[in-house]
Amino acid sequence: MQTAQAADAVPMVNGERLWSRLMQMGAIGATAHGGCNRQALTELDFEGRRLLMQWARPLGCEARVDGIGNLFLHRAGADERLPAVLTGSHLDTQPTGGKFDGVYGVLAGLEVLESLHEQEIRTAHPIELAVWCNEEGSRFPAAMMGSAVWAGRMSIDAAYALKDARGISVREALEQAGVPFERTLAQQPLRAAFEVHIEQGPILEQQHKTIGVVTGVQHMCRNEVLVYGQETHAGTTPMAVRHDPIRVLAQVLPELYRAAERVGTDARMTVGIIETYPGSPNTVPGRLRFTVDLRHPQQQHYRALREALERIVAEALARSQLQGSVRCYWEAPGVSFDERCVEAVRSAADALGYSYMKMISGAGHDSCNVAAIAPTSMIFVPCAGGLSHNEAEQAAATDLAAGANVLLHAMLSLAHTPA
Ligand code: HGY
Ligand code: MN
Ligand code: MN
Repeated sequence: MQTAQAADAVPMVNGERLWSRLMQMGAIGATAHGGCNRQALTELDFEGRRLLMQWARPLGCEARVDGIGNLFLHRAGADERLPAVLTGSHLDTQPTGGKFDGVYGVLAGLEVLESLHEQEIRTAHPIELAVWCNEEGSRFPAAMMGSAVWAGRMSIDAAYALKDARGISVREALEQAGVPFERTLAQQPLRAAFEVHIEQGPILEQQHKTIGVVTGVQHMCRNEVLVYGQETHAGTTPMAVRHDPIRVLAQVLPELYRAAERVGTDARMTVGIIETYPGSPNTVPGRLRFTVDLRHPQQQHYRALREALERIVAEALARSQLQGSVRCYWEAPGVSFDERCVEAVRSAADALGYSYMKMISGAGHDSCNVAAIAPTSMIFVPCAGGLSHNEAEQAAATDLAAGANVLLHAMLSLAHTPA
């Protein structure tokens, strides 16, 4: 077995194998319009993990699953006393997700393990691949859940208690899958961590760049707005005497869009869920629930968006003389990635001859949590039209291979010499 320095040829990943595996993984939970619905801790999610293990088994890695369902594959280094260099992402998808969001980062990480194995390269530091549990937070309502618990940013009890729309808790779903209960998670020592991901936005494609050298992630939060009215008959109740929560929604929505416009083009405001109770076409709703996802790269503008939401809802409730509330139920503060890791990505892209640009991430990623524990950075590749969280999500095989090669070399630059 050679050390990384001794390997003459520049180690590269196998782009065809990566593409083929992305398509095979995409078949698990395939939707009618070419996307993927493989939500966290469903049987499909576990089927995807089994397929990953089938590919990984011949590589001689040690596999373990922690108490919140994170899966780790460990490739021994020449010196097992050294902290590992980790990569990873997620296999769970949105309900109308694509084949690449998250999955690409996991399978590119598998390419790193397999390329080192095939090219008989033994790094000084161990190499780890992580499959983080419930990154999307669509089935269980906390995004980047598994990495947040691993990083100590979310209590395992709070994560265990999260329930899906059918009332099944994370703990019950893990129990059903035979994942043992753990009070606290053992955090393996890490020297550095990298994650490769499709950009999920239009910038790289517009700028004709192959690689995004990601320097950080914007501030983001999810809010739940509740408005209480009174159920009454749709036909007999005059408009003037109703206690109709939709009147509040009708005032709040245009105000929210105006507030986002006032903050500027970097503001992100998304109303993703709107529910009424009892949800009957001929009953004035007694209760309205909607979610508001807010994001901005600059803290003062992010705070302005949050304050605007509170003010706009309070004013609309007062005008309608109805009761209600705004609750921030999930937040991920903005992150600046480690300069040495960012430079490792930049110099790998440069050495490999790929066009690149520095950028921040609009989407949240598990690396936001990993960065709280270890020096971290990310690598982006373009996706068609910047489309993601959409069944039509697409990326070019050549770009995906390029991102995986940058991942391989960025990891090698920190893994082959003992720290
Ligand atoms: O919402 C996000 O940014 C990520 O896809 N979980
Ligand atoms: Mn993702
Ligand atoms: Mn996503």
